[in-house]
Amino acid sequence: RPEAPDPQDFLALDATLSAEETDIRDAVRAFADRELRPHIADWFEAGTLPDPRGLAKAFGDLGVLGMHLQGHGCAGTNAVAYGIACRELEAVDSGLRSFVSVQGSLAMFAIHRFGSEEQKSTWLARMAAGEAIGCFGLTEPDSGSDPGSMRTRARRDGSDWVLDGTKMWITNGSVADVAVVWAATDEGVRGFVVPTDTPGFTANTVHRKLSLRASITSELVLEGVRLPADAVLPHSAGLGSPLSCLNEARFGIVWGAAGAARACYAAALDYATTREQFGGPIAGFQLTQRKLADMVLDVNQAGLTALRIGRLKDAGDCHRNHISLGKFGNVAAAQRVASSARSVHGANGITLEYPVMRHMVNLETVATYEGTEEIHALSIGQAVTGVSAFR
Ligand code: TGC
Ligand code: FAD
Repeated sequence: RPEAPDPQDFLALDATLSAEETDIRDAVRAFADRELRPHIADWFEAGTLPDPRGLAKAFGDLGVLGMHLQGHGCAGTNAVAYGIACRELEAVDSGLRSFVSVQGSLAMFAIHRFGSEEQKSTWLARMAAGEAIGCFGLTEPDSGSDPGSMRTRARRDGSDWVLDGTKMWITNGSVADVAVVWAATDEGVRGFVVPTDTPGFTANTVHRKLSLRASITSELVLEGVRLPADAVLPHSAGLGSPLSCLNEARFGIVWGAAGAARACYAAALDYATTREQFGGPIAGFQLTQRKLADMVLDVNQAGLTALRIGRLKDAGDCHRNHISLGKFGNVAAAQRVASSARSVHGANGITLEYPVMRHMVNLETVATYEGTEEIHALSIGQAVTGVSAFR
């Protein structure tokens, strides 16, 4: 006789993982329980990560920075294992998954894919170990969903490059050792490896955020930043180069959102079975059960979507529109679950004593960065109709 479903893994998706994937899940989950979950409410309340260098080192020791990349001190796991790590980290907080996404999927991936051997050997092993922090500067104050309109410019001066412009909303910008900066050149958009101690480079932290508070977000100002000829990522060519890095980070979000949804559902289930009103646990009310049933459905559908996209990626069959569909659907599912879980918690749900509202407000950022909900809807619309509605 089949066993009754486990409320925490209703479709038994984790039973389909390989031994290595299961080991990685257990290691990241144990790390999260030990090193992250006890502190996250305080970090969120403080509106920062108090020790980003210590955190980077701890993530490096865990082996999750650039873990799906090959060589240069990177673990070289498959995509599903990387997704599982993102899921377990975002079950704690989206800001922590962001830290790992920006380092591994954006900054390191850009150098790994488009960099010279010298750039790779200078940065990748140190970044994998968490000894150097990277950031990824694509968005600008007036250029978000439409990165092709960027104003940051790199011009040649003799054999040097000189960069001028402003990047905005850059995760880890003010603690980074190296910034991968995308700039318009006479040859189209190209990427530049910018050590953050280069004269003319400054980073200013964004304050008063109401979302992703356990994460450092910055403005990057580049004023006559002079770089040697070999600072350009030699294999970057056009807007497609930064956009292909986004596919990697968006893949992590497909999994991470499933983790945030799972955490909110688990908190709601726990609360509903212990909180009593009208002489019994609120879990006994039909309206609460409907909320929990909707949550189980969203959590498991998000998990299935992530796993399918991960398997496609490992088979080399994952198109960027698969990832758009996953980001679009899983973030919306996580938002529904977080909001409903918050309501199950009543007044307690608005505090940092419970994770639900923290996840709920974090997911506003997750729905915005790496392509807004509308941008992914339009990508899917274009994929199915063949007609672009972007402009
Ligand atoms: P479009 O003309 O469609 O494309 C220009 C060239 O790029 C190619 N391309 C892609 N290549 C790889 N992956 C993708 N996802 C790609 N999307 C497009 C395309 O084939 C074309 O190549 P070619 O050779 O023909 O020139 O460009 P468009 O200007 O119309 O824009 C398309 C659009 C809107 C989909 C794109 O610009 C977009 O994705 N906008 C959203 C911007 C965005 O997501 N920004 C994220 C910034 S980084 C961030 O948020 C980090 S958050 C921290 C964290 O992850 O935790
Ligand atoms: P806009 O592009 O101005 O969009 C505003 C609204 O208009 C949105 O609802 C959007 O969907 C809608 N819209 C725009 N165009 C269309 C259209 N054609 N059709 C219909 N609706 C449309 N960027 C980086 O480069 N690196 C980072 O590390 C990074 N980290 C971030 C961290 C945080 C906390 C946040 C909040 C953002 C971060 N970003 C980062 C920036 C992020 O990628 C952008 O905010 C995002 O791409 C949206 O751009 P925008 O905010 O300028 O919004």
